[in-house]
Amino acid sequence: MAMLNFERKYRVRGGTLLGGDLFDFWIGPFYVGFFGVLTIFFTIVGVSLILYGVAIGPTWNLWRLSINPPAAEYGLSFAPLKEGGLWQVITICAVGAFGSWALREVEICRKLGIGYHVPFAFSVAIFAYVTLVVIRPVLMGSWSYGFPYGIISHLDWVSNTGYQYGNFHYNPAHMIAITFFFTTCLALALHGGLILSSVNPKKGDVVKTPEHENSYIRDTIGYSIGTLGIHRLGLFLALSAGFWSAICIVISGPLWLEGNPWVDWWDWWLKLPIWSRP
Ligand code: UQ2
Repeated sequence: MAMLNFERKYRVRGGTLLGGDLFDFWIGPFYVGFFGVLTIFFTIVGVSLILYGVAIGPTWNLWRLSINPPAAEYGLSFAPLKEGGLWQVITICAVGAFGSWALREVEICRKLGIGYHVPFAFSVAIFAYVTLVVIRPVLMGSWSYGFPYGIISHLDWVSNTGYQYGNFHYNPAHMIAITFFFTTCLALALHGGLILSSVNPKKGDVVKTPEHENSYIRDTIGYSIGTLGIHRLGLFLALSAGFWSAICIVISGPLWLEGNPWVDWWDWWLKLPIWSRP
């Protein structure tokens, strides 16, 4: 792939966190770095183990295949490979690959002298995953609480877990998370629509500027958050969605026990003094 002309200017030496100059090079368009090597390593090992697990498993059906966590009896110890040990090693590879990818992003930010917003945002997604497969299982005292790596199997896990731990539809953290997911969609739809509208004027007209974007929004709803503001809002909404998802799952079990309906939690509302005072 040809190097874009601006890449020559921005492909600068240094900024590495580990490895010094040793891995400070590009392969085609891709920066490598120590963490690029580590990402590739964890990915190859992890994917190979997934393929091995599927090969010794009961099916190659894409929808049904699954790599399952160990049974509850193994607690927080290492299980034999064929009894959940594969899931454990694959989880280590996944966390290693995601973490290395985030650190590679940090190195690229340092090279370019830009902020760490992208790796920070990615870290929140990693945090949500780690909460599911490490933090909550450790708090519950068993790796069996991790979710299975399979298409239908993880859907079943989500459904079962949601109802086992009090019905997530009544879980306030779940409500907040979902609200952030939906609001993220609303904000990106508004933003994407607005940008495309101003760069696609009718044939023969020049592309419109952010002033037009501001005016359109002010004419419609009376307030414009601005071109920088919409990106700050978008980042906040998306990170909040991931953050509250992690809160939702980590309190379900460690704090809010199995079989305890979340709907009871809302009794605080009925017990407010305004209407509950005798
Ligand atoms: C905006 C603006 C943009 C935008 C969008 C808005 C010129 C190009 C989408 C409008 C967004 C607002 C007012 C926030 C809405 C609030 C929520 C919670 C969805 O003003 O500036 O820049 O893309």
